[in-house]
Amino acid sequence: MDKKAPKRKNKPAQPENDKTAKLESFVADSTGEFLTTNHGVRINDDQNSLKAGERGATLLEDFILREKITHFDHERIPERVVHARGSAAHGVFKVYEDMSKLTRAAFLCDPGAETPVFVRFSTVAGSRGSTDLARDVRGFAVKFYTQEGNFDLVGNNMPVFFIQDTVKFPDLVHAVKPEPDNEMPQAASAHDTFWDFISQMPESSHMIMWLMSDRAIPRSYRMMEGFGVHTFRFVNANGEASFVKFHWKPLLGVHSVAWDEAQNISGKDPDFHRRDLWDAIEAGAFPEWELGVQIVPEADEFKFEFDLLDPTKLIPEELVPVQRIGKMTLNRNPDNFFAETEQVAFHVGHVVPGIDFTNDPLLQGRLFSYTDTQLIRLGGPNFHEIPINRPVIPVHNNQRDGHMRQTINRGKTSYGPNGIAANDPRQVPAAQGGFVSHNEAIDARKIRARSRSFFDHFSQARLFLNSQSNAEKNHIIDAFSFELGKVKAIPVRERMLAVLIQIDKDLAGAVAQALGLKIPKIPLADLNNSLPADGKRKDYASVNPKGSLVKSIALSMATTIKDTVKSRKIAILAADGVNEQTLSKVKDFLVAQGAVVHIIAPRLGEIISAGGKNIVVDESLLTAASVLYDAVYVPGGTNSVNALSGEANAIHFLNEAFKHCKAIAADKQALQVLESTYFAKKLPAEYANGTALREGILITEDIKALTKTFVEMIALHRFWDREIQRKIPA
Ligand code: HDD
Repeated sequence: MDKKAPKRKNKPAQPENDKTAKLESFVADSTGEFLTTNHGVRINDDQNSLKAGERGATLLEDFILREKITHFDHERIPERVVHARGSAAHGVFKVYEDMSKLTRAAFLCDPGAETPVFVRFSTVAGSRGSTDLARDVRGFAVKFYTQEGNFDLVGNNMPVFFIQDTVKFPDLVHAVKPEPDNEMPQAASAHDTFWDFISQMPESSHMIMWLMSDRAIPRSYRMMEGFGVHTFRFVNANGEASFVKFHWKPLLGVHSVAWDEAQNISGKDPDFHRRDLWDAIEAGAFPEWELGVQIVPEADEFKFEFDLLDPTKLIPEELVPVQRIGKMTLNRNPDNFFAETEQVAFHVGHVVPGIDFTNDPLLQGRLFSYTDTQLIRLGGPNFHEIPINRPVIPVHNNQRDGHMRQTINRGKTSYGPNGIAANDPRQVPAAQGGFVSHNEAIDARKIRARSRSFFDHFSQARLFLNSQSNAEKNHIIDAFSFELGKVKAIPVRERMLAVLIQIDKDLAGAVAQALGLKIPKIPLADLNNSLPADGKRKDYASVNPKGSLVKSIALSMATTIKDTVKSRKIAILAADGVNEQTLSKVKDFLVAQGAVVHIIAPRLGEIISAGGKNIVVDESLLTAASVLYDAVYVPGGTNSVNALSGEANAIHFLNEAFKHCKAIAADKQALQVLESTYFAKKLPAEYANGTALREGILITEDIKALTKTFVEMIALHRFWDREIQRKIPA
């Protein structure tokens, strides 16, 4: 290869950072190059194996064939046991202000520092090839390549977890994964083993409310919150500690899709979230999140109605506000999915000086699991040498050898203390950045037990429910009814109803009604079946206190950011004869606001406008689907309107957009198309006069409204009231 040639010859310019620059030395780009074997021998014929005569057997001597096939045979590695399906991106993080009063972590103390990050989003239960839109928790794992080593914030898009102790994690995962006899269902919690487990595990009640909420079906990875879940510690240079909960707040707001839509997307585009993230970054619409922290002074550890060490509890933002301390921007797609997204190895135990752990029993167990899993997944102890996992600063220690060792360690010594090499590599004083664990005082007996402070299993589940809008509550009822409806074992359904009634009578009643069951009376003390063998039932009984906080605004998505249409996808339905002026005005306005606009027509290629202009079509009614867009606009033009009125797929497009509560706009001339929909009869008589922002439907000749008001409608995301006001058919 020409030594002077840049390695990435075809790469569009995307921002570089310290980490991506370091990855450059591992990048290979074959543009304009000769084909070679793995050992550098130029290959003359890669299309025919070496044979004994034209029609003869293949020769063992064919080293080119053997190398190619052998490598192919070994291409796969085990997928992650959980979070197998994911997508990732590079980016940068910058802190807003010096946080040194709280933490000595250098990347949080220097507002001038730009820290490279690699972020992987994932679903939990499905396999690598499963759909993005499964009802599931989403992983939100961030690797910060700091100047003091890698810090991994391995969180989720929900702030709590199913279980309080790691020892139950394999049980939880076995229960939610496809059932072991028939490997069904893929990427779904709607089956017997999951709910059998959950119904005996009341500590999962809070998490289950999140999982049955719309948080489990995000519109985009870019529109999700992220949470570190556990309470961690910040430690400053004086060794003073405080408790900290980490949050990621998306600048586009937190948005979801409808459940029916999610199921449809799973068929139309199972890569919906992956594509969305990739496309947004390629288009320069870089996703951004602010890093938030909730700080609790050590002295306040016991001030709360819940235990800070209990991972099934959040700290309501009303009690401890979230301070936004920095911003993360994802601005570069990976070059290679396997090398980067698949081989990245996160570990909740990768911390830097200034960040430390607490005794949360779930966190403590995770500290063991993550390195262990990489050993089997990535094949040995040198996975930290895989380019994406390397820190941006040099690594020096006495660890040696092992499978696939890359580093060539020079010198005679690989032990310490040593005299031969003057004790290098040296231990580092704290003042020079040596990691010192927080010196927490401990005086305890060894015991397998849980603290009584962990046994309130319902009050925050209720807090979450109470904090939801009516539409969100209805979606939760529907989600329970769907999931439990898929459970075959009636006793499992019944037990879950007995759990739900501990959270909320109306919720339990509505789900019982949908299941056609009565709610059994199971005493609170008998609900928890996770008992030790010599069962001290009393010690393990759930309690159900009222909880002094009734509502927490931050828990609802109804109150999220709704003033931007950046990167939202808008469909314009058009055919030959479309009114080119209005189409262009609306399109240009939307694009200027940062939206992505696609013209969808009965066929691909070009359509001819009423004024004889050629308009390029982005998708046909066959290749596009309403569920892949956030809003739809139908311009006028007699022939276009006539054609679309007779197009079943165009009418279906609009019907679905209506059903999924999306913004719909049309030129008055295009009313005829809307009249062919099932919701035509239900259009408010006064639709043209200012109901748009309430109803989400705008039909007008007023071009100003078609631009400005339409944009405001799209920013509102969904008009969920439609579900309540009108019956929407499937
Ligand atoms: Fe975990 C992966 C998040 C509890 C064991 N976990 C994994 C990933 C995320 C989380 C985002 C994917 C990382 C990536 O993209 O590569 N896990 C969580 C959160 C938890 C949690 C937020 C609770 C607060 N996890 C948890 C427990 C255990 C594990 C209690 C086991 C003791 N998690 C793993 C694992 C995985 C993993 C088996 C699978 C693949 C991997 O680590 O690299 O070790």
